[in-house]
Amino acid sequence: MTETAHQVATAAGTMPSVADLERMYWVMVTTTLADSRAQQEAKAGKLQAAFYPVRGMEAVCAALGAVLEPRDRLVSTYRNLGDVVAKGVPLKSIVAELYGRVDGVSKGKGGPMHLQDDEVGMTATTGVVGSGLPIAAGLGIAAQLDGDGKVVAVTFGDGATSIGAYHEGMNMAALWQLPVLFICQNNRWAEHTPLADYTAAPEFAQRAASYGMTARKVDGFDPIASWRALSEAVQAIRSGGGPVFLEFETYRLTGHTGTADYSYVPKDELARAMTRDPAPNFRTWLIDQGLVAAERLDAIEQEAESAVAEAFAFGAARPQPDVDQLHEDVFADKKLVLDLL
Ligand SMILES: Cc1ncc(C[n+]2csc(CCOP(=O)(O)OP(=O)(O)O)c2C)c(N)n1
Ligand SMILES: [Mg+2]
Repeated sequence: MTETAHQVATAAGTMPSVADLERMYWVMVTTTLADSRAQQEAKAGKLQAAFYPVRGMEAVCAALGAVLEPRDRLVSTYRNLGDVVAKGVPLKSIVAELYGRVDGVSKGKGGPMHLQDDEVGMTATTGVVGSGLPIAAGLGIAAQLDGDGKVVAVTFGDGATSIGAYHEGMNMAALWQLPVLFICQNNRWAEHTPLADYTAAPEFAQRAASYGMTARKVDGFDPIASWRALSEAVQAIRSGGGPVFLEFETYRLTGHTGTADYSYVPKDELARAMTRDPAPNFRTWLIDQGLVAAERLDAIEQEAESAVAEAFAFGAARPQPDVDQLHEDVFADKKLVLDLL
């Protein structure tokens, strides 16, 4: 197979380049490992605040990281580990923030819900369900005014589709044809409530289309299907086509938080979802397709294991911020705010 600069073509459709496939695997393995380590640390009471596992969503995160350019902006939620790893936030800064230490992306004052790093376009993460959509619409207006072809992506859960801010963000983005990519990570749970118990209209893509934008449903356990849908969407948005909504069907493979009970999950449903665990399935597929050799994948796994171990050792060893830092970094321009008071 001859590889062009960015993509290789197959009979089934376009494919990521081999370099992108390898990076996607690295993102998936790193996220899976860091996630399980963070859960252990949460259970041991060592993190600054609650940790929200992302197990089950690794394929969507990895594909998103492969299609976005560094200048594109991403807005995520509290369940953000896969998104921030994929967008290129340094692992040590992520983990130091989980522990609430000075070398974290938010200088240890944000904790697991606040892993933003605008230098790599990881513009915001928020703990307020649904609040990312109007933030993304606002960033979309900025990108539209700049006219530089930047795309703004926003990830959110299935439960967020029942919140007012969701409607407001989607409506304005469609009305003003903003360059926003809406990514619904449907893991079929909103905290401890299953999807069927909180909405009579679970076809999120259908609902999104009614706002006046292109919308479709994608198998979120499949990294290639995810990559294809995301690539197409980003291309359409970048060329001025207005917002796109993609619903990724996945499943939450763990409890709501790193310490939460998950005994209420229907066992057969979880077992079925576990057979689709993204990273191991991608490994098998890459080998079966002859795209990446087993030895190369072993090396990527070892690299990810070392990076995760190193990041956790680093984070845990760093100091917490001083109390005199409490009022720093609260407002972009502190003087302006003080003058207004
Ligand atoms: C405005 C608001 N309401 C309620 C909560 C409490 N809460 C935290 S996570 C969550 C569930 C959200 O479910 P979903 O959007 O599917 O995201 P998931 O946690 O499954 O990724 C809720 C209700 C919150 N953080 N913000
Ligand atoms: Mg959910």
